[in-house]
Amino acid sequence: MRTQVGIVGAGPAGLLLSHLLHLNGISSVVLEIRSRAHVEARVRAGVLEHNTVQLLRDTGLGERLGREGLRHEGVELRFGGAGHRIDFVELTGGRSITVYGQQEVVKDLIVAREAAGGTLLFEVSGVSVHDMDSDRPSVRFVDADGAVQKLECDVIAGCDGFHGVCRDAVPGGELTVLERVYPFAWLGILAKAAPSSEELIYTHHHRGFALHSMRSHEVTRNYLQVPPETDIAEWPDERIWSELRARMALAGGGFTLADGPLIEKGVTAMRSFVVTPMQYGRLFLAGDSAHIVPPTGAKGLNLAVADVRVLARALERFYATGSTEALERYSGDCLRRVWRVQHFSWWMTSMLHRSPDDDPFTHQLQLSQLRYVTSSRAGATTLAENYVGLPYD
Ligand code: RFL
Ligand code: PHB
Repeated sequence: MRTQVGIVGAGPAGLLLSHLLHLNGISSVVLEIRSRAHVEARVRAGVLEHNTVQLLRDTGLGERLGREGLRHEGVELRFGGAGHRIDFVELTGGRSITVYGQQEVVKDLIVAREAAGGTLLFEVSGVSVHDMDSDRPSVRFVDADGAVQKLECDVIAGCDGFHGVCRDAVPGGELTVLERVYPFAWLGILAKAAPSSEELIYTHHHRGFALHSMRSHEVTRNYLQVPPETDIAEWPDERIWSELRARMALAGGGFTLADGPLIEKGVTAMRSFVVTPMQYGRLFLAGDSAHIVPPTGAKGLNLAVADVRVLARALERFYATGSTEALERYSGDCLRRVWRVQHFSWWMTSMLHRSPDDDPFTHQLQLSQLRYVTSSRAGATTLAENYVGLPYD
């Protein structure tokens, strides 16, 4: 089997890359270990930056997003029992975010790739990457029918997420990992309940962080900060709702969190992780395979989109001119945004969570930061422009 670009992983990064390459006449094959049904059902991110929405629209993926996506013009920070709105549109000259589930983006991408005759191979196994330091790299795998296959290509895109095989295929000593693991996790639920607020609510509370989000006018997504070793069995539905209510309560009353049957629940560890450089020979890492951010800034999916935009452009240059110059710059070009987003995600996380070793001093620093961000125009603008996403270079 031969293609121009071999793409490992059919998450948002791999699928979008395949779509962008197709629009420029570059062929690719996407290999995915899971089934199509599994990747389409995986509940993850929900917030799309202004840039991400624009890019999806500009590349023909805006139809359902335009109909079903919820455009939000601001967000609430709740602390000390009171809510404070950050007005994105006003602070950023008209930019906003859109709530649209990651799995909806994935579904739209799969439909677009299939309509264009793209090759997506689901339920492959035994994926391994070879000869990345030559100009004829390859990917070996076993297809869904059990046949051993070799995909020969010019370039491999490692879009296989944090637990994939591409990053680990790079010879020892070539990559440096920089990371931070946080002493807490998020317990997330998806529930059949109408949102209790028009906009997302990020809550700082002495019992720990809580987030109220949504997917539609009928479905809410809520998160609670919990210890990293949390066993979900210890959190029956009623305990989750009562903890959410306790953390999100307003001092004077006046906030009622609507509940409903759970569709999904799970615990996610929190980490910050960057591998540098994001490339080795003809292997290019994009999205979660190269970096992880804690979800507090709602950035992981958006950063994956930004990476593949850079990679698709570099590949266009490569096929148009034969020059590898833009490809060689890939990692440097991506890492400037990666580190901005790492800082923002770490900052939001540190401002809003309760660490097990927090003392009253740290607590007061957090409250002071929250008061500053919600009362100073400069402070609020810093949050707003990072949250809606800084413009692409
Ligand atoms: P993905 O989505 O993990 O996709 C990788 C794909 O590769 C497949 N795979 C392999 N395929 C072939 N061979 C192998 N050996 C393979 N190993 C793995 C996997 O099955 C999968 O299909 O990575 P990608 O494409 O880089 O996308 C990244 C995003 O998924 C991730 O950053 C976001 O979901 C993070 N995130 C959020 N990001 C946002 O921008 N906004 C948010 O609001 C937001 N909220 C979140 C989040 C992530 C969360 N969790 C569960 C980690 C909330 C949560 C709770
Ligand atoms: C979500 O809706 O899943 C969501 C929203 C905001 C975040 C993280 C996750 O910061």
